[in-house]
Amino acid sequence: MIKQLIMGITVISILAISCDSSKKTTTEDKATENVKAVKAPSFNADSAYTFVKKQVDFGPRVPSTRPHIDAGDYLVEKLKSYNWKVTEQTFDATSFDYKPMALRNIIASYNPHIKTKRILLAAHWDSRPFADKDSERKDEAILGANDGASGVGVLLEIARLLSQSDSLAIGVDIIFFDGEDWGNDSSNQKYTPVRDGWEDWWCMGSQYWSKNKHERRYSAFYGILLDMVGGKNAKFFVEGHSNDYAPSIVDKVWGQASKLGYDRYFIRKQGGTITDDHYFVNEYAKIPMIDIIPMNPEDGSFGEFHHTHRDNMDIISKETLQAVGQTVITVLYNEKP
Ligand code: AHN
Ligand code: ZN
Repeated sequence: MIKQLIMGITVISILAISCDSSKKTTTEDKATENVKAVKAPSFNADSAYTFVKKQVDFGPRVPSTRPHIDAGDYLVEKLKSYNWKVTEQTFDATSFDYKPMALRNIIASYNPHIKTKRILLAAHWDSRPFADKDSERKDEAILGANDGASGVGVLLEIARLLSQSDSLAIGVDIIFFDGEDWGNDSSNQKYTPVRDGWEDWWCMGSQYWSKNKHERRYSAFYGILLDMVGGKNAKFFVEGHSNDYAPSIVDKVWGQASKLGYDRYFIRKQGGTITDDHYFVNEYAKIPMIDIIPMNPEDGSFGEFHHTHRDNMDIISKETLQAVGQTVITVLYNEKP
């Protein structure tokens, strides 16, 4: 009985396969075969936008505050609901201005059993505890819709899409780094460093993870960091460390963006060099990682929203989320096992 059932299923599968191959005669199929481009699932910018808003609705995600704890719990639950294997890494740190930071890196793995080829995607999920570039309410925490929540929103959407598909034969890890944005702004005298022997007040989560990976022998083929990837009319120039540590990944990502018609966002010209989470992943974890981060090549700024209260949902653009999300997921789907 079981044998017959298996035989039946085999016959049906063979029929299905031969049916499928007999369809591959249209010119469209031939064209896609020639460039060997794999079509990725469609990135849903409405869904990504909802994930960004959900984080912002908790309030500023400042370490050691209630909204931070609740937003972290939400991110863990969401990733688990997509059947990703979630590992949390909690640790304590002290900020440059002597505040205790209870930090939590959130690490999620897709196809955790695949050790041969893994790709690392990351964004920071905390938001800045002050608005030092604003002219008002400078000492109040910002919502960080773009600076923080946008990258996380794009990656949650990618996690959702991968959970609906089993066709990817590579491993993917998503890390939401904590404590990225409590660095001091040297342009503001009030926040000059007061502790000796420390310079890098930024990127505490990525510094910690890069020196204490969630699996002792963990490595990835390469990494892609998303930072402030939701702003209207964002322009992603090639960031300096990305070009130094991982030029082939820059080519891959900017090349894919161009194929998808997103040259308006991904500008293949050198921009500024930024100390961001990818720097520590490159330097300490020795994983080549690029940063997709907007910049204004004229003045080297990230945009007028940056570290002000204007960094709220009003500046988030679904078009930008779409360009970044579709590019990254297409890169994943074109990766050979
Ligand atoms: C500095 O400005 C030193 N680093 C930028 C990293 C950053 C801040 N990303 C988001 N907010
Ligand atoms: Zn910031």
